[in-house]
Amino acid sequence: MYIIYSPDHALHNPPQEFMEGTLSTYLESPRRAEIILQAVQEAALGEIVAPANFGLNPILAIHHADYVDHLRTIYERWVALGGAPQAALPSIYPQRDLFRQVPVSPWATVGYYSLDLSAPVTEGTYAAARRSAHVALTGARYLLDGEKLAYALCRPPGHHASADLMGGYCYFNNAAIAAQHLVQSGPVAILDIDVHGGNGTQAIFYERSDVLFISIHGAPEWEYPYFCGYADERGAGAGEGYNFNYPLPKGTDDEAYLRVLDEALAHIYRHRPAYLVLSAGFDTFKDDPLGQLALTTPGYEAIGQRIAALGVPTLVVQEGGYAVDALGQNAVSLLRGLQQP
Ligand code: SP5
Ligand code: ZN
Repeated sequence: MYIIYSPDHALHNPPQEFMEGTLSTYLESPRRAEIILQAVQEAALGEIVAPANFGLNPILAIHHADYVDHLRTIYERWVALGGAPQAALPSIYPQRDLFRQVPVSPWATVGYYSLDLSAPVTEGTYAAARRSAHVALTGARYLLDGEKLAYALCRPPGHHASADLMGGYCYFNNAAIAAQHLVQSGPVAILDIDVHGGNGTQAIFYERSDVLFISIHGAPEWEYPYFCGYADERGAGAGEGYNFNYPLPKGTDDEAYLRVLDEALAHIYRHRPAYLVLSAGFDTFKDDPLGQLALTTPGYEAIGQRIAALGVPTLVVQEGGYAVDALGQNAVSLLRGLQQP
């Protein structure tokens, strides 16, 4: 298995986030990726390789040009206006249905392109996000070259980002960008096992039938992103019947999770995808500071085994997971399961 990693993720290191009314340390830290890298190295799971440069075109195949431009230029423009040098962060959310023209001032565009307050743009955010997308694309290329399994150790994560919105620690939707690259060679399924519903990926493929999107997550009645991820969201237009959500109750354990996973996998099997993109978050872990499910480290190996049994070439794209001390072992456990024949 190839493991794709770039140290450039560390260029993105926001000092803090604003959550549930308080300013706290930014949970989506560089340490996350470093801990995973160390664990997969120690477990000798495969060769660690650097990402190739795919330029902007595969990113522009998913994200709007004005959004990419915003992310590329906003930090500099923000600082020039007198914004705090730590990060560009919204102080107003221009409601998109209240005006006819996209705002011009950076004070407003920061909010216009943001879903929430968890996607600060620092000096290195654009470079790190762009590299993260290339990490995923490099993994996709390995599948196109005939590999059966690749792990894109992406950071920042991507599944909350839609065509023109950042949020939930996400800027470019790495899994969607990789899926778009793969779909030129056959139908693709994306399975999202992060504890948070993949609102960005869902939105991107909601009206398409060539990319099936399935997400298993904490139910939106109580879990972020709250506005999306209900079981009755089934896709629209040509995409009707190609979007599936499996919302879970608080406290779901390995056994209950695996039952739902089996249902989701049966669905994927019926779709006969040529490639599977697995948006892998480990915030379903019992000790995760954000999630409220109860999965264990061996649980991830069982998840991996079941997914591997599909027999579909699989690209694992790293999403969330904030119980840093267990993160490395959880990733190793999932990958070991996926490696089993
Ligand atoms: C990629 C990813 O996992 N993004 C997650 C972003 C979640 N942001 C806000 C979550 C708020 C959930 N409530 C926390 C409860 C613990 N006090
Ligand atoms: Zn998450």
